[in-house]
Amino acid sequence: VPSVAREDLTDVIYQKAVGEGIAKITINRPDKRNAFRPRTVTEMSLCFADARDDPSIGVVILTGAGDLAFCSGGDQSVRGKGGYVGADGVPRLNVLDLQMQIRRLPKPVVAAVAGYAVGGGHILHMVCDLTIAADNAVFGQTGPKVGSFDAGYGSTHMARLVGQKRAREMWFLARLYGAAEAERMGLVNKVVPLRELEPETLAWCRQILSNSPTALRLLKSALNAAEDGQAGIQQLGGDATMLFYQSEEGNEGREAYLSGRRPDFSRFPRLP
Ligand code: 2NE
Repeated sequence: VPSVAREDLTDVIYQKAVGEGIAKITINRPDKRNAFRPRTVTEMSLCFADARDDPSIGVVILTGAGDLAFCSGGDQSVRGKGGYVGADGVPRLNVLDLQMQIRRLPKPVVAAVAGYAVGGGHILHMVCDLTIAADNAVFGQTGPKVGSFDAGYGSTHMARLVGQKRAREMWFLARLYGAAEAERMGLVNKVVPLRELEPETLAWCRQILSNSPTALRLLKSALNAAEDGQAGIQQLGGDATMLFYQSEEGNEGREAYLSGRRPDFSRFPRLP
């Protein structure tokens, strides 16, 4: 995918609250109800990568510009045969990679939803760890109406969130659901008046930030591992390796190798 530099962002606004530990990614195509084109997704991906790598960031907010929409999914005006077409003329479904990136990000991601979260935009909020919704939020899958679907997380993760019957209802009927109903269905953590969306989201982020980042990281990995098969275990396993590399026992092996001696693991307890 053609790369974009941070200073060249056009479709996304990226902000970091200095000293707060919070990064905010805002999809900024309000005239299109924040529909994404390939470039929008590339830009979001760049911002998520920065938030992941920045050790001062502990939580990421994903939201949409304006009050009318979080995101209305793939931009149908650039949909071609085989995917959504950007400046390079190549059809892509790069939002699927973005879903994986959000899922794998070892820091909590909070969706702040005002207005429509529909189609691929609904899936983006579902793959975030938490969702805070304004009372004007509207949720649903529109794909079957426009000849599209997401048979990945968009279907299977949804079923984990709302149950099989409701997931089939959401996809087969392509209805839209208000914020209160979405909360009852388990799609949303909390609904607040529109004017309280930002302060409420920040309050949740600050409470998250007061907790152990490593505990949160391992919890996210474990919750993913229960759903994501080998790929989920790989994430949880990677976190275990990261912790082991920080231990004396792990470092004894490396130091012994580098100094050409036999490792001595005898001082490390075999805990029950
Ligand atoms: C979102 C919704 C319900 C909003 O309705 P409303 O009445 O508030 O606004 P309106 O007038 O429909 O939209 C305002 C402008 O935004 C554009 C519209 O065409 C309109 O443009 P103008 O007439 O002002 O020029 N717009 C909105 N959504 C757009 C979109 N997704 N693509 C391109 N232009 C869009 C209503 O707008 C709506 O239903 N939108 C379509 C939702 C949709 O079907 N999304 C695609 C689902 S498929 C998908 O996302 C997907 C997937 O299934 C699998 C992989 C990847 C992506």
